[in-house]
Amino acid sequence: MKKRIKISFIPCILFVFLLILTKHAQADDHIAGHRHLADPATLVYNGRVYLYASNDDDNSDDKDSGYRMKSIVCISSSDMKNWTDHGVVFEAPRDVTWAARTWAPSVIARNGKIYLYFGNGGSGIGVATASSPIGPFKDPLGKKLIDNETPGVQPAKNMWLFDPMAFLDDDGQAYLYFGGNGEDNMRVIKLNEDMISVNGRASSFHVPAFFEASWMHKRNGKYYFSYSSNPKAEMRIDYMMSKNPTTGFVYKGIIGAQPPHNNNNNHHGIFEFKGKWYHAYHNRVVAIKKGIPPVYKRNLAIEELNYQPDGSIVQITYTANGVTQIGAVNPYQRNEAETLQDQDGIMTKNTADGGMLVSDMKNNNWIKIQGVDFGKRGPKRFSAQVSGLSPGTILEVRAGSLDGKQIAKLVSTGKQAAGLQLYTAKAEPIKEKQDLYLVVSGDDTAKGIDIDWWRFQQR
Ligand code: FUB
Repeated sequence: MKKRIKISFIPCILFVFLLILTKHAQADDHIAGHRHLADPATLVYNGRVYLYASNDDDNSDDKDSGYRMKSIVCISSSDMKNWTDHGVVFEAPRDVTWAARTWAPSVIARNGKIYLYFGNGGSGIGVATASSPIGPFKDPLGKKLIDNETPGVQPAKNMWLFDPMAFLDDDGQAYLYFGGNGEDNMRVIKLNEDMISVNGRASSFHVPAFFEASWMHKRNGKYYFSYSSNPKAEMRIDYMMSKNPTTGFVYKGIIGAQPPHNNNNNHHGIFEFKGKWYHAYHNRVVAIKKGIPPVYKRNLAIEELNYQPDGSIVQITYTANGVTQIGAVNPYQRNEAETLQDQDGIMTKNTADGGMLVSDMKNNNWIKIQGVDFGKRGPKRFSAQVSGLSPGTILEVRAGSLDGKQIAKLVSTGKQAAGLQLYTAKAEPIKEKQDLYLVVSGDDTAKGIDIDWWRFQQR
């Protein structure tokens, strides 16, 4: 005989709600969630992928802030899960006196240099150069690269002159795609080999429901032009394909619908990294969770991208945690604290030597490092370069979860000098691959602590 199980409706709803929250607490639908970032551009360089973003922390929390972004932030990863915060790498007018805004970058490497293109709002495109992907980027021209006088840009109806996309073809010819706000407002122009001057006239092809956010990538000899469709077409990411980088494009469909938790402008970057393809984009989930007006406070997110055998793109199903880690973190080398998968309550700031650290961690704040491989022997000691640890405040290292096994703890003797100091402590046995949490616990009134880096010593 079957027993009748009575399920109460309210606990059920609560359970589903908690499940959703838990899912979102470990998400690819917000990477570098301690910052508000948008409009990702991608660069794969020397075994890492770099994302460059409009810095929405330049916008205020006000619902009428407007897009005031005047700096570009860079983050990078070697494993697609733990992202390193490199901070602001380009800023107006500090690095570019003629511009007031630095929107929606595009970044490309050539001849040992890195080139960063950006929109001065919607009124022209500039270029900056650096010798390293993390900058500092400087303005080589002292003026716009593309403006309304650039041959072929005009005539255009209400064109937004922004959202550059630099693309280097296999034959060595580079192109810049740009424009917005109209099906005939996309432009493409050849870049010279110096990457800071253009060659000839801009041309155009018709892009159905074109709004903004041009992207170009090439795969198996086929060119993919992708873009954000207009509000009437729900600001999806759509794409067209051709055998030629500037002509012959045919509309192919949707790469990604309007992302959940976004409900506004959409912007993306597509890249291949260590044998897989990815789609970086922005949504507004972090601001929504914080309860602040989300329009001008976007955050980065990522999904894997798949292709059919005929080269068409499989439409993305958005997930909260859909990207798989590549490899593992080595705990026996110096690991920068600003390389993390998730966090609560942290900020990052520049150090005097040009590096970065995690700053102002208060009671219950934490960072998570995903997939740390302790191997078969495990560690014997844990060390970290920390400042601000006061008696009564502990920096705990936990494995598996926030309340998982405590494998080390750093405490203040009260005798440490001010500033960053090396702390070291015994580590409990732990083996194989684990997620690691660095958690501050102790006194609510204590001032925040900074962590520069951490490492274990092998047993
Ligand atoms: O971030 C400002 C603008 O919003 C970008 O230029 C557009 O692509 C849209 O994402």
